Amino acid sequence: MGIRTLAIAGLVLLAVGAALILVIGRQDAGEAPPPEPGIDASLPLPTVEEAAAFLDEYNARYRHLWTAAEGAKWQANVDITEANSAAEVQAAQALADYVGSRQVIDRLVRLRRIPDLSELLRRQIDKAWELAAHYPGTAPATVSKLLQAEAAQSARLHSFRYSLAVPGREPREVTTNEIDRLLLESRDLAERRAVWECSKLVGPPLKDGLAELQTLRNAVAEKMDYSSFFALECADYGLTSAEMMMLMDDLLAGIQPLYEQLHCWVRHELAARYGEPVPPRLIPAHWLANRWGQEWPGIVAGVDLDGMFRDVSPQWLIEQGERFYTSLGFPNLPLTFWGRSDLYELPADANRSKNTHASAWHIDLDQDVRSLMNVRNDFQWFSTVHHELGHVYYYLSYARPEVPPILRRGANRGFHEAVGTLVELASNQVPYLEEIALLKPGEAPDQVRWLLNQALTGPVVFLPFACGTMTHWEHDFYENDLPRHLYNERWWRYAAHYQGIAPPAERGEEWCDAATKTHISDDPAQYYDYALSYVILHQLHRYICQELLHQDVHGVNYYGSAQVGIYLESILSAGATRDWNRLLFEATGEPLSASALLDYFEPLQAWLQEQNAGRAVGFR
Ligand code: X8Z
Ligand code: ZN
Repeated sequence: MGIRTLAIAGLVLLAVGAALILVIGRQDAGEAPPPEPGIDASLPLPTVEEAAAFLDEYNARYRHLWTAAEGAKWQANVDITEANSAAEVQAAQALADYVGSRQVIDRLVRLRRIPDLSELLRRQIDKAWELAAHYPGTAPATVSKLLQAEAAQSARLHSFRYSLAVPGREPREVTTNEIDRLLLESRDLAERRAVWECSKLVGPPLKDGLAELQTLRNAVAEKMDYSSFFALECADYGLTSAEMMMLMDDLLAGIQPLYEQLHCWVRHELAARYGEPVPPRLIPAHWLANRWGQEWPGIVAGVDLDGMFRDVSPQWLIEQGERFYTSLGFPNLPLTFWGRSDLYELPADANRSKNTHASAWHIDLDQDVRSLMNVRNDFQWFSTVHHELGHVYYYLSYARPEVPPILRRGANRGFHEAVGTLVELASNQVPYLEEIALLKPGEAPDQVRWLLNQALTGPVVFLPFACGTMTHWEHDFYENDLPRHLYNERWWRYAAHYQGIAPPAERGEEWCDAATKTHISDDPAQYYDYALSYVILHQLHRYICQELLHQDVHGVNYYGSAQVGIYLESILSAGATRDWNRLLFEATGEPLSASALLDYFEPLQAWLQEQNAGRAVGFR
């Protein structure tokens, strides 16, 4: 029996706002499941005491090995060298050897048959099982190859040097921060195209490695009876691949009417900006200020968000992020956070290279929390800082004796992504920005423009990328073994269909544009986490505004509210000890539902319709 059959219960289709799917966790207690193939059913069932004793030992060893592996991985991400990469593989192998060992798997198989386990014990066994499924000791050679392939791919990606060749200028090396800045600011389409194409140069060197990862990841997952690696990752939610895809498609359908209006408006705005004819359907990808078109900042006139940060330092951004959390009653960041994190851009003459994508780390599953960033004093980094600190405060909240190390994780991965983005949403509210004097009174643009900018830099633009292009591509890649001669074709087919964007020129299979997105290699088959995080955080936001603060969802100030802090802490401190469906229901009074998100942006629909009167809306 695969974990899927154990984790999944019934599906209930709910008509709450946009119809989303709620999965009710099955109460497994009370009945012993049928014996696994290969298990001697005549053996007596283990006792609850035996389960508890095993898990005590398991948690201690898991934590010890995790700490070594995460520490080595951190080192390999902040200083990319062959030696660090080799040490990373070695430590990851030691962790895999234990959590996926035959002894652990055999033990878990037996323990899972105990009928009357407490929720806490059962959840630990289920998580340990999922973890074993990532590194099954029944396929040691495959696991070993996978760990090596993953480290090698990360090193290739993060040590890549981007060479920018603008027509008529000397080629020069640029950082990813510079790429992003040029895409935000340049008004010269030839330069924009060169920058955009430069950002895709990293794809081809990653293509072979990606094909290898596809084979190895699927081999590992299939060994443990999952249909694919994609299905294995969906297990964190207790969903099958098909159920996850239904959830994604429901979300897409909910956002589509607003997205089409927004897309049409942007098509016209940008054509006017660049002095080009309005594209009949798809927006050229190099017109947008993000390498993947996953958010579209810098379009709304009169909203100079970067201007707010001109006079502050990058360090101030992080300190202000911390102040936001401490104002709610969360503790100061441990001093080691400041000492051990790697928060700023490297100087051009640095003698090391590092991963440039922001991340947060829980090195010892206790107080050793760190972040890897490249903070600059601009709006984008202000948001990212809040996002990363959300992970860090989640880590700190559940690092307590009541939460066993194996359950020191989010209620699901989407919850983990939701916390910081919720605080990001709160930090983008005008009353707060005025309170901390980033906005002077009277400086805030009108509400519609502010909301419009939030739609462009938040979920309305992001969901077609996350639920559409990324998740559908990764689904096909793992679940349907997408062949390598279709990688790029499929990527751009989905980008056109879901996002309504097109590359500046034909992109053949000599490119590998999906691989330019770090998550494709580093955080595989889980980009839907971010999509779900927006759904969850809007549910939390609406609850906080309506039930706790009694303020408008569009103009609220969380800053200094102990009540909001207590509310969030009650969710965060549970870690993964509770079923996420129930936790969400108890925290918000409703099941998973996109209605809060859609309601938040609803005021834009009429405004956009008015702006788009007489225009052809829709891009399919
Ligand atoms: O990767 C991230 C975070 C780290 S967990 C910076 N995000 C996604 C991305 O950059 O693609 C946050 C939003 C989406
Ligand atoms: Zn994150």
